[in-house]
Amino acid sequence: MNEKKIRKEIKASDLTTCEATMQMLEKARKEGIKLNLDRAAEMKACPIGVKAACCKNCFMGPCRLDTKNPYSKVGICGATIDTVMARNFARMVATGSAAHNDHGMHILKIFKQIINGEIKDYAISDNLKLEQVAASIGIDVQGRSTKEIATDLCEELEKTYTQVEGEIPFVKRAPEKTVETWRKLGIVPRGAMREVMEMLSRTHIGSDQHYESLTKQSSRTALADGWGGSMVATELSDIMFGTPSPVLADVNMGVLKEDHVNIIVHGHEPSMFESVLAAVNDPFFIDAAKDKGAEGINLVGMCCSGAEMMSRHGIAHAGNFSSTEAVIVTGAVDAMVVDIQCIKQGLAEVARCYDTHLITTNPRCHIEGATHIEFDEQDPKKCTDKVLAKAIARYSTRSKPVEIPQLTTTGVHGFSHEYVKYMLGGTFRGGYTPLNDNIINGRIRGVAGVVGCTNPKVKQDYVHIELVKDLIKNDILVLQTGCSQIALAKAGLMVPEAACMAGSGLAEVCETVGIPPVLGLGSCVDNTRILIAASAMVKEGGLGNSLADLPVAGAAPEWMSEKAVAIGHYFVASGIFTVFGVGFPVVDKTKFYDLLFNGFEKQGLGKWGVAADPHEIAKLMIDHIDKKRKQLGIDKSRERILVDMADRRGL
Ligand code: BF8
Repeated sequence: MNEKKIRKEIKASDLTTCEATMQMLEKARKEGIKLNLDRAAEMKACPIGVKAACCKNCFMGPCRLDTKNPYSKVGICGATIDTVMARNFARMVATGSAAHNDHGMHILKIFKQIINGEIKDYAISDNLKLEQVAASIGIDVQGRSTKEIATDLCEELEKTYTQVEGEIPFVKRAPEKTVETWRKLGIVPRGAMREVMEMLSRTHIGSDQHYESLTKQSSRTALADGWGGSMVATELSDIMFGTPSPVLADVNMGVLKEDHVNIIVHGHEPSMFESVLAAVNDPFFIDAAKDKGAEGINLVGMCCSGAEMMSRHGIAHAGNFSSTEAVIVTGAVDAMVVDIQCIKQGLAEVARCYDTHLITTNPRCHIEGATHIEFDEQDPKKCTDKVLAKAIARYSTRSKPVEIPQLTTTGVHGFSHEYVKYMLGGTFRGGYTPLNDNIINGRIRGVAGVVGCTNPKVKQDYVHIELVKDLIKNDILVLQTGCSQIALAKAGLMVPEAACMAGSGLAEVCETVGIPPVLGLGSCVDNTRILIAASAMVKEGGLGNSLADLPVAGAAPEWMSEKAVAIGHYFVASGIFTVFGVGFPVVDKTKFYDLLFNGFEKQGLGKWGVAADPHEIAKLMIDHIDKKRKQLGIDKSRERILVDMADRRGL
């Protein structure tokens, strides 16, 4: 099929439910620019690769096994379909875990440099959280100075990455029974460097060739992410840059301002965003922008660094992963500053077409065609001064017409674990008792984490939104992070008024507490807030002894990244039923499939699920939650309620 025909046949509205992205996609088509959504429509995925049945771990192959008849063939080395799939899965987990751990290790380095005085632009801003985190892993905090506690915490958390033997520090925060299961199965993580290295070593040709053994190491490597690198990143980011509490923020491309210098920060590093935020508030640059005829400087976020800044400071957010190219088509973006992860190379070409400065800042992420201005936390202005100068200069020489979709939605964001605890019980009696009580009495049926990416294989945002609507209608409180949170924010579900879409029990709780039925927790690394919240629910009592006992479930309905696989697997290994939309890189009716989708649960862990349709995903999650309620003896017979037209109109 030629390109013109594809463009004619596929309507923009079939590729995205985000109207702003749709509008920009149509504009780009008219102007002859190809965006990610169109590239995806033209790309036919390899039918063997999509099922992870292709092995290219050595150069005897690549060996392509038979997805229809999986045991009919083995690789040249003799590797079976289960070995091939388990190795491919393992490498995805290892890469995702490495990405989060590398990010977390960098955050730890910043923390260390603040303590020893090498970094002056940031400080420890949340002493209470510092003490709480330190105390949670057994560090004495009584009567000690901030520096003493921080130094001990830093030293202890280094083990998260470098420790060769022994359990990583944050394992202490998981419920005892969960840790007992991990110990029995031999999957308590050592340092992440050790786990990721061993994972890659085991997947080399002729090494580990048993799918169960490989997957055991996948579990350990994933847990080294969730209870390791990601958790360190979240906790130390809060300690340094502030623990989020509810804040109003606008989302969608309408947050761009035609008469302002627009700077977008996109990526995952909070330090870079914090420094750009300081720079845009510098009177020197505000005056410089005004000298060039602008009303001011407008900073907005995208993807996960955007989600973090929205949660911490109420900074506006322009959109999620599938919208990062489309936003440049507005012609209004004077500079897009990026750091690491989920930065599409395609941005460079779109930025070139619209005279936008695409600026890479991290030594780990260079892009051909982008301008690289390295960001150094010890001297952030060296980078941010240049970024601001470029953006202001571009404003004054804008050569392309500006067209900004006038769409924004306001929502409440910034629900950290600490705030949830406070909002449920107040300052003196903060705790999870009210949540557990409402789960036990059935007003709240259960809790779901709906997280992760957007993937152009499916209509952008659609699966997230439909799934979450189904869940809240069935009295399930939804926790969100990452690009999923942005999808729901655009759909208007992050406000207390959205309780009208919830079932009567959940609506009553939301109205009493004054919260939305969908709580945004931040970026992808902040999924660890869900682990901590779930652990608090167990420790509060009444809902079982381990994370696997809870009436909770997770989903990444439009996932695409290896980080999503690592996250999904740390939830599964922690005891949580986790459903992926889009599809799953595994061949049905194989031993490896059975291990992922059934076997883990029998070992006392969670399990994987997969379904493409949002209502089917909701059904799987609700059925699981009901099963757990029954096992806990708190079940009442209740029907699954479907969202109907009246509900949609109500929203
Ligand atoms: O870490 S949700 S597309 S931006 S991988 Fe990426 Fe997926 Fe978005 Fe953040 Ni997470």
